[in-house]
Amino acid sequence: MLYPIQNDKRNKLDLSGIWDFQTDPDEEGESNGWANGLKAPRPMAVPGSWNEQYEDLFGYLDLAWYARDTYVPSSWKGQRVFIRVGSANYHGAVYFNGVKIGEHDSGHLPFAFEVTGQVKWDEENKVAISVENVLKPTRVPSGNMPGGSSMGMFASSPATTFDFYPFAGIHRPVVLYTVPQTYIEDITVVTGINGPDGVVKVTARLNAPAAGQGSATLKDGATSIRADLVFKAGMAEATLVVPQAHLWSDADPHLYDLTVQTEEDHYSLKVGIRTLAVEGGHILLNGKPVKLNGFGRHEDFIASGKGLNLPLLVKDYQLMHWTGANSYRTSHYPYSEEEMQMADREGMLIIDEIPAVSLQMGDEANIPVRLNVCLQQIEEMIARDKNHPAVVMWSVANEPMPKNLNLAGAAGGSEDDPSAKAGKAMLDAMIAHAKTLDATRPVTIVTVMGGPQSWMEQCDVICMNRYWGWYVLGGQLDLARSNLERELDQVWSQWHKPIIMTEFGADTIPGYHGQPNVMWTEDFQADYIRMHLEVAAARDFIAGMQVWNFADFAAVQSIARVGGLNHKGIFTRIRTPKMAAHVLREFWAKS
Ligand code: BDP
Repeated sequence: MLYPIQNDKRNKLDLSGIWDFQTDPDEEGESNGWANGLKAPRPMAVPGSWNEQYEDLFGYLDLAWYARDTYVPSSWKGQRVFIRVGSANYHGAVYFNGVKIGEHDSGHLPFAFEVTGQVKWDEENKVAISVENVLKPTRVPSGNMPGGSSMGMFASSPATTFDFYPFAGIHRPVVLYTVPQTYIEDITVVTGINGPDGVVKVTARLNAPAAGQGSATLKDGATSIRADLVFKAGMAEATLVVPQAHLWSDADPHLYDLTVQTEEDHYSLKVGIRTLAVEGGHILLNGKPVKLNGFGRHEDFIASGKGLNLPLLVKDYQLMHWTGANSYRTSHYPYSEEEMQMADREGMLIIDEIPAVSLQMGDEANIPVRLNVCLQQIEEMIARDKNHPAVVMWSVANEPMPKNLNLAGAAGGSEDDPSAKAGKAMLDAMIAHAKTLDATRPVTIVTVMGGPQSWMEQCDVICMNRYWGWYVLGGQLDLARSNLERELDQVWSQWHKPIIMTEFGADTIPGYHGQPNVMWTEDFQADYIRMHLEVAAARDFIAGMQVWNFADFAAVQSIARVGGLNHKGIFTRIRTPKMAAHVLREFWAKS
């Protein structure tokens, strides 16, 4: 799943813009020929969620159609033409000149279909994409669970199992792109270090089991290193040794340009030379311990919803740098490819997560079908993101849920419950799958407070979401601190693996203050964050602290989500800092 690029062998036409749009609640579009044009369209931006572009679409998650016309340049004749959707949430079906050419399940991941045979030259071509985001127990993430929501007092509308608004639509660019007849279908880059030298192993795969000659060239300014690629049955491998390599790190994100060339095709991508390892309580980047300090985030903004928003991306990076953060998790789904490129360039250490948020292990009947979806999501995410130096860990689940949580004591819920056993089997299978696909990065699941500790067993790094002082012992920061310390020390002594606190946070209404500092005030959030960072600073095995959340974000409507927002942001939804931002700067920006 190489990112489409423009060069002299390949072409790319971005279809982003204002498309025609029409809801199809009765699912009549397919039989009524909507693939050839919508009957009563209104304008809709692509990329973008539809929910915040029109008031009447806010709660709409059922089927809807997007359509537009496009020329395909006749200079493309003789090449293979594909249509690619960066993300359609949740189910997308693509029609080209009235013909259904493919469909894809699961949002947040790209899919592409060949349309060479359907292209009309010298006239407009009709592109239509139908999308729906109906919440179902068989989907990942799930909704409309049998027996009601698992969200307890937070349950409301729409009936998600998760705490963010289920935005629907085409969230990332739709592009037409071309490749030569025999083309480079995949490239895998694995980097290593040997003394002062960098070692870059390049594996290339063609779309056909062809033989032939090619090359891999790594460039850095005026310096270039080249190796031959000899294709047999469509596969070739080369190892490039880079003397005195300029390594990639969060502090110095140096990138090389790699070009893979065959007789017919060539493809270029950025490469960062770096190694990753886990040793005792440390994550090692290029052999040295590194701490992952930053945030859990969301793709979320006014009007664009979960749609790619490039000015916002640049601004968010500026704000994260300002706090001194060097890391974040793509909670709770893979973010855009453009964002992963930004992370490479800006030196952000990314925990890359599939959309498996709140897997309900109590609903055992649906575990097998959901496991298959998760395995597909793991494959698609790793295929898409494996060459990004910024991606330092795979997360295959956020807060998988047993039937019951043991919130009072934390540090481990019941292991006897059937949902604990079924959950462990599912999670172990997911971790194992990720490890077979990529042996070079640690794999983790992000654990819920009060869940079974055995679920951590196969994780290379322990990731813990904990809400001492908020959901448990709310407002009692002294007691919260002692419980947090006890729990962290217990988990460390049990596993002897690095621990990252992947979530801790407090809802905070901007402008609320309190003396004494009570929950929901900016003062409380600042003290709460300070307490957590102090606890972490005293423990060498804490390999990272990621505050929940970078910014306030849209949630489902419930009595716990004032104004429809989760207010745990360090920044508001429009990116103004709350007091706690300055606490982060104090701890992180000084070094
Ligand atoms: C955690 C979830 C996250 C929520 C957060 C919260 O992982 O998605 O938004 O809690 O309650 O349980 O704010």
